[in-house]
Amino acid sequence: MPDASHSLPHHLDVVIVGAGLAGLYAIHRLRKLGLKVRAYEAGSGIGGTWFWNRYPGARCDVESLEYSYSFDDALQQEWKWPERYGTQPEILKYINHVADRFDLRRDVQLNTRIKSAVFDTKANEWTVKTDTGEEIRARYCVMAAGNLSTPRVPDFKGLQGFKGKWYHSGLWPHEGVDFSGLRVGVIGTGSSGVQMIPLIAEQARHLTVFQRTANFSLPARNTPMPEDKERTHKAEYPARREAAKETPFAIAGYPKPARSALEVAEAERNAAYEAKWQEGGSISYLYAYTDLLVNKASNDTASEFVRNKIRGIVTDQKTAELLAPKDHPIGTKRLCLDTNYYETYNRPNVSLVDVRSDPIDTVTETGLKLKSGAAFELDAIVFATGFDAMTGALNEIDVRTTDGEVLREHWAGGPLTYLGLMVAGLPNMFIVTGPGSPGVKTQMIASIEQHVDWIADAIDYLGQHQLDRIEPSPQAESAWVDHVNKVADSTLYPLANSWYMGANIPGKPRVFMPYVGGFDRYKKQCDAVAAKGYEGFTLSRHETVAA
Ligand code: N01
Repeated sequence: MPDASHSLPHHLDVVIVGAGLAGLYAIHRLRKLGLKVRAYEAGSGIGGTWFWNRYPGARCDVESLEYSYSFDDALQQEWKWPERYGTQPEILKYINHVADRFDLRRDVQLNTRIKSAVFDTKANEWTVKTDTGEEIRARYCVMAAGNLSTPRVPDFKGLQGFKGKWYHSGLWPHEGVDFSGLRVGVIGTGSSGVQMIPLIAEQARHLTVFQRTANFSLPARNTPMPEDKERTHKAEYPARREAAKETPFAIAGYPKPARSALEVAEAERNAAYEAKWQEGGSISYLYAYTDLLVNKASNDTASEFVRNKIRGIVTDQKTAELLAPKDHPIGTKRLCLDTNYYETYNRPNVSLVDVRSDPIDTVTETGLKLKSGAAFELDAIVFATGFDAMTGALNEIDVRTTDGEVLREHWAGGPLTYLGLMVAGLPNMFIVTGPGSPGVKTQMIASIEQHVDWIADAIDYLGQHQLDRIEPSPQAESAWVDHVNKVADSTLYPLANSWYMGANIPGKPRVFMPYVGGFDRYKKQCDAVAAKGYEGFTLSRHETVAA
């Protein structure tokens, strides 16, 4: 139940949905404008993704010195990241530290899920309703509900009758799970599966991995944080953060490639890939040449290098071939980072089952049965089956206006936004890193800060000009969607059946959702729009009805 002492006030300037990294920064940034704000969070704690995803091995795939807020230099200087890549507990600790340091909790209401958000076009305000029946009114609504926050368990027959325990990576029990001595099945080999499989294998009596699509994974090469690296990075922090804004992934420090993979002799190319493989990390690898994400022939060289690595690591060649991805170019699905993922398949207690050729049909009382009738006895099933990405969280909320505009209908054929920030017909509602934004293709916290700063500046601009309504024109929205699609079509991304495309959800429209033109290019466009008095948006003043 929500804490009653926290349930007031019901009249706000800005209502924020979600108290993850985006919602928390929005509180901080908007409060500085003197606005009355409050974030409503479904979880019993703050942190969003890092609150929910507590599965074994959960860790960020962006280096910890990068994956952190930049808005306060003292914060980034003080915080000590113990490892090259932050673990889930460490990142959650950091988020809680930030909340305390900037006194954010007093404007967060936990255990509260937003069910509906209705914009009253006459009163010029949003009314947001919670699952506990509260009503909150606010001039502006900021959706900071996350891109990967709607966990998805496939609709297998029989799951309710399963006598063992089952889990989803994104809804992991806080007390942890002890798999010792158990026969465990993991379904899914995306980033979550790839991270948890090596650790579950160490505990379980037997681990069976059910793989539908092989995914590329590179070694993370995690290490304790080298002191000299931390010292140098911190000394250069402000400059590095500025430099990051001029890069496509919002991460500085990777030399910009100068040549196509096809301009280089095979031996030299393979030596370059080998160096990147040894260095660890995904950006470095995809940045080896200029055209790995736009030219299939170039990409083939990078893909084949990793396939050969898999063949070299996994001793059983039938298993190695199953693990070697062949249906998509490397990097067009989120590239996984792992510690001992492929090596795990050499353990005697691990087996791999191809559920592409023989799909899972039923969950039985004691395990799983495939279409062919092959059966697996399991004590526990782990669903690492992903999320209704990018649109799931917003579509779960009944978002509409009193004039009859309905978000779910507007997005029925796939999400439409202007700059990924706003939706035509839904005034005063902002989205942080939504579809049409580059967020998920970048260092997410950099994108969150950039989006929230843009939103705060827009709200401030309205106030300064005695205006109180902003919404994109349908023309601007459709031009942006065309641009997002054109950019995507000039790359190899649409060749993969990824969650970027909505391909993991049966019946979801196949539309490429993120903007892959790069953070640098995106930010310039957002800045230019603002500099031109919010070009593409209609700004107006409304006579509001006193509540
Ligand atoms: O989810 P996914 P995830 N039968 O959608 C399979 C971020 N993240 O939770 O590919 C059998 O990638 C599905 O198969 P297919 C990151 O952005 C980051 O792993 O659809 N299998 C796939 O293998 C990431 O991309 C970090 O054929 C089924 C898997 O389940 C995103 O979150 C860590 C199935 C789902 O993979 C999502 O990652 C974790 C079925 N019916 C997550 N349905 C880091 O920072 C689905 N699958 C490191």
